[in-house]
Amino acid sequence: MPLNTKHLPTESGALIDAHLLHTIGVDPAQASHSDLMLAVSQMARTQLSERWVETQAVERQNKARRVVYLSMEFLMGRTLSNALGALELTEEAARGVKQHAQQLEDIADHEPDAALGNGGLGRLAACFLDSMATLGLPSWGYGIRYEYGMFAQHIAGGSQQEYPDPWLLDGTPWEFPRADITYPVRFGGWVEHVDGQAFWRNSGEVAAKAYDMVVPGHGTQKVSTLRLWKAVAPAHFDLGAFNTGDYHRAASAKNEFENISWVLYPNDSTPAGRELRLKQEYFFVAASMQDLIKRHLDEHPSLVNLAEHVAIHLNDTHPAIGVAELMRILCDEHDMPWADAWKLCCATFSYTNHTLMPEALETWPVSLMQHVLPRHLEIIFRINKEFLEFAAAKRPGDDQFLARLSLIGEQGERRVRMAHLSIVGSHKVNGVSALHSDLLVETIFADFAALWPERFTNMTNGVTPRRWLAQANPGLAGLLDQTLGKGWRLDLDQLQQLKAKKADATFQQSFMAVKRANKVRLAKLIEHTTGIVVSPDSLFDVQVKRIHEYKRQLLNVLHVVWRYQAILAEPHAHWVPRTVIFAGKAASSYVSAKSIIHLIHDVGNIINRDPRIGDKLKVVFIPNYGVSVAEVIMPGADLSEQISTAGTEASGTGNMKLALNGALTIGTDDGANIEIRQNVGDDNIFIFGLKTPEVKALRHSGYQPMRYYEKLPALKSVLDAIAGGGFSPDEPGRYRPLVDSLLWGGDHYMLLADFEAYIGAQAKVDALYRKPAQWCEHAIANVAGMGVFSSDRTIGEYARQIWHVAPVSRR
Ligand code: 26Q
Repeated sequence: MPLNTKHLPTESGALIDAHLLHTIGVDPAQASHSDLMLAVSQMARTQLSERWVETQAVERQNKARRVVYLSMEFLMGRTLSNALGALELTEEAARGVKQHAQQLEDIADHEPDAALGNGGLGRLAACFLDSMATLGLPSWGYGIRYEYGMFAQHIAGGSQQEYPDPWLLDGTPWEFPRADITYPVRFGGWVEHVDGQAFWRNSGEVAAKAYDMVVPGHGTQKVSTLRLWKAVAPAHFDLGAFNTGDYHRAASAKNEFENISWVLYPNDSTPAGRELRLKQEYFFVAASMQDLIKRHLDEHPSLVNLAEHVAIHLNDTHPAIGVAELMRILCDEHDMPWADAWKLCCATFSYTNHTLMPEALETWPVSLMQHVLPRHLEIIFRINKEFLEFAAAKRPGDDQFLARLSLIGEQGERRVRMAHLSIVGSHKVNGVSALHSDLLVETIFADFAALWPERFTNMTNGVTPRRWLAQANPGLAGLLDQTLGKGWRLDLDQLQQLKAKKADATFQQSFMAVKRANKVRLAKLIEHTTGIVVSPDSLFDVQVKRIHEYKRQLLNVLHVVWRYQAILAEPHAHWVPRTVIFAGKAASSYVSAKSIIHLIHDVGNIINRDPRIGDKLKVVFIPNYGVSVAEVIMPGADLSEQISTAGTEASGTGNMKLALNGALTIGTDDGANIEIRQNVGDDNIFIFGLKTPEVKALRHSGYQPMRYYEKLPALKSVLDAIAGGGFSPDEPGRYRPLVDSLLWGGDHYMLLADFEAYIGAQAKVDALYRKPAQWCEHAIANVAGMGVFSSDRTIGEYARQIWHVAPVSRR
């Protein structure tokens, strides 16, 4: 063991001081919170580096089969607490920090979030990296080192405003720049064919520089890697000489190269068809492919056995151009015959779909692809030609079938369908919950499933219990440790044993004390960020996720207004005090989502100030939802709102984090809610509303939202109040468009059809909350049933059924 860590268990204080003095360059006696955060991080980083080097050496020696996880997004959040947890140094570091009269939590709060993602898909990638490292799978995450991550959300006058997120401004202790790892990435130009050989004469080029982030495994020495690419001017491009004397032009030329990795596209579920986005996709895929091919050729004489040694996973279609890129490398650069290359390609790739909504499926205009990636377009055309020949032989004469399958959409402007490219180029395609995977093969991918039924499978999502229980909820983690031992962190099924404890009065008391303390912590966050004081004795009713019409935050608001009116009508009834908590970001161009945020604030402003209401009802919106905010919200929730229109939410993962932390779910029969219900039991969840086939049937039979408005006086009164300016007296017409979209615009997500059932389910919630011991029993049953939603289970399934990778052991 190296010298610098030998005395750590007893001397982290000294190590922290040494880092303050030598690494950070400050007097330990004068250290600020940020200085301490950096010094503790350096202490952890030192140890992780050693494990990292060792892990890489073992994997090289073993010529291990590796997983390469390609994702445009990784929502990592903060690293310090997770790193300390993995090193089992949390208590030791806390003692060291105490010598500076500080609390570790306050120090850790000074690390900015690495918010290199939009939402569920990006956070799933981060949970997966944690599980891959923990399970000891040889694994690499690849993505983009965005200079600016997800925008910071501020609220001004009730409206969302977006600010840049310069998370790298002060540098980060968690990245390792790899100065020697740089690859060229080419763009544009044309293709020449000479003697059957294709030559891509590109017109542009950038360099991709590697920056590594550590991904520590838990309960193992293994440290995995997230390699992020930054775009810079190519090595041969001499900016100085480029335009001597015209400093401005030289600097703007530099920006042209670097803008590729400048900023994350802050869109969720609606793709932005912009050239820069296509360049980002190809940029990181091309760099990652060169890197994995170099690694392969360092260990093997040729690429013929590539598929035996690497499994490449596409996190949605965003990296799908990788299929064409691998074909280009094999055929154009390594002279492999097309048919061999294609076999290899299909054996190497696998693809996860995260959405059913047709508008969210990525397509690129053929003209744009021709302009940016001319050789790839040719390759896609050839893949398509051979694929359609194969399909035509299965159903001779069925041109409609072929048109639906084609990689090229021919309606209107011709477009490349990236999902089709991903399916054709992969050996496995999965959805992210049982329902979603079933719907994929029944709806948008039905034609492909007819050709290749065995290609389609399900991998229900999961979340890492290290971050979402051990780290976010130290109170509950401590109680679990006392009750079950510490093994649940790596074997979440052990939570099952809590079932035996759910009616135990002593255990219930401890469990409720933990929940209460977490609610106090959440109430402080609410007061700090909104100025609103809420009572931890009220029921904390939580809906936190991206703001999107299909997720139906507006249905939640309808219930809030219903409740407000009902309290006013019956002030002396026995109302269960509630705090309705919202958080989430709207895409900056998504007008109705932004209007919903404004409405939540306007409704809160009226209700929270109404002296007739008091603590019976409060409405708050916590700004700037992200991983670190979520780590405070999840443990403090009593009720988890998962109320998307059935058939629209692919899985959800917030639903898992909330239930794992002891919240009861009120939700529709959608996504992973269905499997949560199966695992926690029907009695421990509030499921309401139309089911997927009913949604479909109602749509087909001619849904008339106005019928519900006319039939339900309470609903009418709620909608009239909102539309009539009852919550926006300064601008009475502000919410007319929102209400009109329900009454006259077809109410696409069927809020009005589910309203009555939702109000009924909320009444059941109240009834149970009035009996604290029973509520507590149900909450414990939820925690007990959530073991299966560990991302370790999910990754274990991917590893065995899709990737065929296994942990390596040291030689
Ligand atoms: C695509 C092209 C251009 C710009 C943006 C995009 C883009 C970016 C992000 C499209 C979609 C996304 C994100 C999708 C997403 O987060 N989906 C969620 O994935 C979770 C993990 O599987 C599921 O739990 C959620 O149900 C699903 O909504």
